[in-house]
Amino acid sequence: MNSFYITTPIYYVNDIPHLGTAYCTIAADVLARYERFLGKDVYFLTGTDEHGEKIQEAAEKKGTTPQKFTDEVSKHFRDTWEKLNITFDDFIRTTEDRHKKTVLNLIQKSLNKGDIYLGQYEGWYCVSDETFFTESQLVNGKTPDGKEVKKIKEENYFFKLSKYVPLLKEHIKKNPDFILPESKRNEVLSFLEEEIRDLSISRTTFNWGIPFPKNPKHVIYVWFDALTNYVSALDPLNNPKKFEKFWGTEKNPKAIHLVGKDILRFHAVYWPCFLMSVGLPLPKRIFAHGWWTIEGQKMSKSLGNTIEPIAFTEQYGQDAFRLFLFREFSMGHDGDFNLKSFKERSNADLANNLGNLVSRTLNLIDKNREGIVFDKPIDVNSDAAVLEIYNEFNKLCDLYKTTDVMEKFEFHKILTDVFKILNLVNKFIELKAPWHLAKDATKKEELAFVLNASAEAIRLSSLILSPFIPQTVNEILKRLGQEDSGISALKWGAGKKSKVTHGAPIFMRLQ
Ligand code: ME8
Repeated sequence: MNSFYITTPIYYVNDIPHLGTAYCTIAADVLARYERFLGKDVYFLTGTDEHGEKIQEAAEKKGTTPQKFTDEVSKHFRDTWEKLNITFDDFIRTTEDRHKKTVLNLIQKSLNKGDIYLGQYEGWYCVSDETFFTESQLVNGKTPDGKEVKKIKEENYFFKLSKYVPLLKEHIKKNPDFILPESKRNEVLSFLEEEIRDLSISRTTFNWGIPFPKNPKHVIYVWFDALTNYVSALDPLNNPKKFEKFWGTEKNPKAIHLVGKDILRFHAVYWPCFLMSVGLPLPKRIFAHGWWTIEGQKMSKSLGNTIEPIAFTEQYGQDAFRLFLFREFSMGHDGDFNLKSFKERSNADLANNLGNLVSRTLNLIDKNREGIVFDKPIDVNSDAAVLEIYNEFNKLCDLYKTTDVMEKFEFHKILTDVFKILNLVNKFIELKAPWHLAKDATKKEELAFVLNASAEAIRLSSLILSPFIPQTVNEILKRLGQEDSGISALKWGAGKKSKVTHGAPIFMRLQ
């Protein structure tokens, strides 16, 4: 079955969309668009995480009810992603019925298996991280990040995490690409070498959550509630076919969870163990991305230095923003977002390299060839520069089609290669100076060759770039008179004879 499932974390509604959440959502969008380009049936899920003490507190502070509060902020997330042209197929909210039913169903399965028991919890709890800390993990009475903790002693339900740790270790060792990047996989493996305690999975200190089966004094602890969204969105209770299609099977798992590095442990340890307990296959991959700083500083609400994605893209354009996110830093590493590099990148890649090539090529075709392009086969062996460009494209198209690079989020590798080839094409144009060839009636054939080769390079780079800068690529393909025909068009020589149009520069230089 040619299906593909990609998820983002579900975002807490006590914050609004910012650079970090936009980054993760856009990365998932790039992959979803890429898989659709390959012809797969894609399910791209995002959503909001709406239960828990800190949401309850945030609503109280605003003088409203948690439900009204979450309705409002969740809508704001959804609207933001729609405005950013994120092509999600589903948006799940943990306050929806379909989700609550699935959570209860899975908890019941785990209870039936004997993996959940009632015990006493005593420890330090940080509301803003929704995480427990042991005495020895605290630094000067606070979390290692300096956040407040409070002592909690209460009756909790516990999940027998320790029971599944040996199985999980074996799975991680057998499947080297289960957790990526490799450095993060190693971190998880060394965490699993430590003594793993059973997990507290319920609370009695607040009530904004899903009541525990047969004991409504307890609500289900947020992480078990939240993680289950990846399953509940596929509606396993009512639509097992849909579930199997996108979740996959043990032999052929489908789900790729993209998460920030701070929440890797929940996804790479707790979630798989819970899935094993309820008898569901594990996801195919969990990829942890790095964190952004802004102008060298940690992004924070109190510093007021977060980037608001709608305002930013209205000023600078969605595609320039999307490209920058993946062009300079590989996704497993942290990156710094600064306006100077952003502008330099946009000018170099989009205005000068790609934009200039498109303008020159289409103008010349329009003026000197009655707008006709791809009317003759391009004999790549007749010119060393074109042969090099052709060979580079062949390598890159093969790499791109394998899915290995894109599904491991090595986006910057692909982007580096595309812009390297576009540089070669610009050099080739400089060297051939088609504007001189156009003045010489005996050079018509050579002019056709140069412009067709350049147009072919633009067409192929556009197809490869289409998940990253979709609006720009649409415009280029339209001007080239090519419809977006998917993966079959991704080979040298597949451009269809057509008439080009040219218009305003596709990218203006940023000052
Ligand atoms: O963690 N750079 O929700 P959240 C990059 N509800 N990414 C960043 C970032 C930065 N500066 N700051 C935050 C939750 N992020 C849970 C998830 S999933 C079942 C439940 C990322 O709203 C961060 O790594 O706090 C995380 O992936 C997401 O934004 C924030 O999620």
